[in-house]
Amino acid sequence: MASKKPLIVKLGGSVITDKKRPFTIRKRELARLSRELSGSRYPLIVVHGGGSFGHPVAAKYQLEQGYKHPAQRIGITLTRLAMNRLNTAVVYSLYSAGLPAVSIQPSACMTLDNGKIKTANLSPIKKMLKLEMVPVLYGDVVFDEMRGVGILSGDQLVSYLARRLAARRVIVGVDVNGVYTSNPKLDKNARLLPLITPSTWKELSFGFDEKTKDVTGGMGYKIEELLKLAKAGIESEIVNALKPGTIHQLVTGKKGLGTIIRGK
Ligand code: IP8
Repeated sequence: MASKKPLIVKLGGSVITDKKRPFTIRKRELARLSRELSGSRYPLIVVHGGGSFGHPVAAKYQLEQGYKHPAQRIGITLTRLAMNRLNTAVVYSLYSAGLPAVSIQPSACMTLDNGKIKTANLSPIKKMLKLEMVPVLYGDVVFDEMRGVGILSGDQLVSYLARRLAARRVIVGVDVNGVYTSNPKLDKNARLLPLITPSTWKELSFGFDEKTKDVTGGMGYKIEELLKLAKAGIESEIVNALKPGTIHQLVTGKKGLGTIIRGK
């Protein structure tokens, strides 16, 4: 193993689930990604999104708006159950590829305040890393000091963990080749950006008020979180995890396959 600093890999919900079909895992993609991750040269932390498990349930009960009425309580239960199901499948798939993966439930060790992580007990994760195990976390419905409840996105989680655990790098796997000048699914003139820094982002961010059904926002939100990390000196890269081999290349030390986000 090359360095003790962990590499944090986020598997986007649109990569590991079929967002058009409720509660549907893309089993072959998940198995392939698990095999690619199992070749990592570095200690790993895996974080995954909600995809067609967490998002539709959280949206139905409007959990992103905070706790407003008692009928939402069953929605909290159902969102947690949906995320548990997806997380178990991810952990099982990583295990099947030979990785010593163990689930960490964010809502059991973290709290939010107005949507932002306020407290987090990271000691179990640190202990797991010492044993060279692979902690697996996920976007979750988390209790919030001000709003009662909120949705913690995998993207906020990745950015927070990377800072607190001094990650070597962050990889965010999505279903497009990186960040484009506009939405590549809607605009064929969209251009892929190899690098984003705080100053280049100032000129681009106006084009990112995209429409998304996700309760946690889309690419614009992701970039905002990763820029916070860039300012703290940790580089990240957004890549197409659906392209076979990409994640394997990144976990073995390659860079520059998608959009790199860094401080300068
Ligand atoms: O897909 C959201 O996580 P994300 C998780 O990383 C839930 O934004 C519960 C909707």
